[in-house]
Amino acid sequence: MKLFMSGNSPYARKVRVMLRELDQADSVQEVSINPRDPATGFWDINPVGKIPALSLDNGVTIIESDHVCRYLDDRFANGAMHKPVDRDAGRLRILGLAQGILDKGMLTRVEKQRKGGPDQDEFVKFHQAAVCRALDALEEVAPDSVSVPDMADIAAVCAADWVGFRHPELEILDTRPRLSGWVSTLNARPAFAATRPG
Ligand SMILES: N[C@@H](CCC(=O)N[C@@H](CS)C(=O)NCC(=O)O)C(=O)O
Repeated sequence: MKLFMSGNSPYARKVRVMLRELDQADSVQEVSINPRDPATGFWDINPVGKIPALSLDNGVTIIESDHVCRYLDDRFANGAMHKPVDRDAGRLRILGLAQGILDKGMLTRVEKQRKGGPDQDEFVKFHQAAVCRALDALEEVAPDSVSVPDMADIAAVCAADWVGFRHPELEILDTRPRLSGWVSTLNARPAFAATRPG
């Protein structure tokens, strides 16, 4: 199996952390690519042109990070990473918050990179405010400690870490001590430390 990814992609990081937490990193070959470069031929593998994408040995390619995570978790761990999430609506909400933070954070980034325009600042502020509200929601539910991370922990920390990396001016952890503890506790684990953006 091949996992098309990039070292700074937070969506791909969810998959990469999960595989390492399951001790299955060697079961998947990581292929680093720029998903926007047509010369890579990646668009033939994933017509949507996004990473992560998981190509199976039978030629099928699974896209969307959440689908890739569920597929690999089922295959290697009988769904162990998702069971706590599927049994608890609060943890399922964390998964959604994390994905929303990334989606809105990506929109903020794209908007910042765009070549200006009269409403650019307005859009940046609009998307950024959503990122901050969702991070506040994570702050409210951040655990005191984590013994074994599940998919909600992985997704939340990958999302918060990426916002800190790409939008450092927001200083997101300075005002969110519980989220900050969650991030630093998990980043100390080898699976997280090996996959940090930067
Ligand atoms: N919903 C997708 C989002 C994936 C995504 O946006 N990945 C970014 C890289 S971090 C990408 O491939 N961007 C290329 C593009 O949008 O053209 C997922 O969860 O996998």
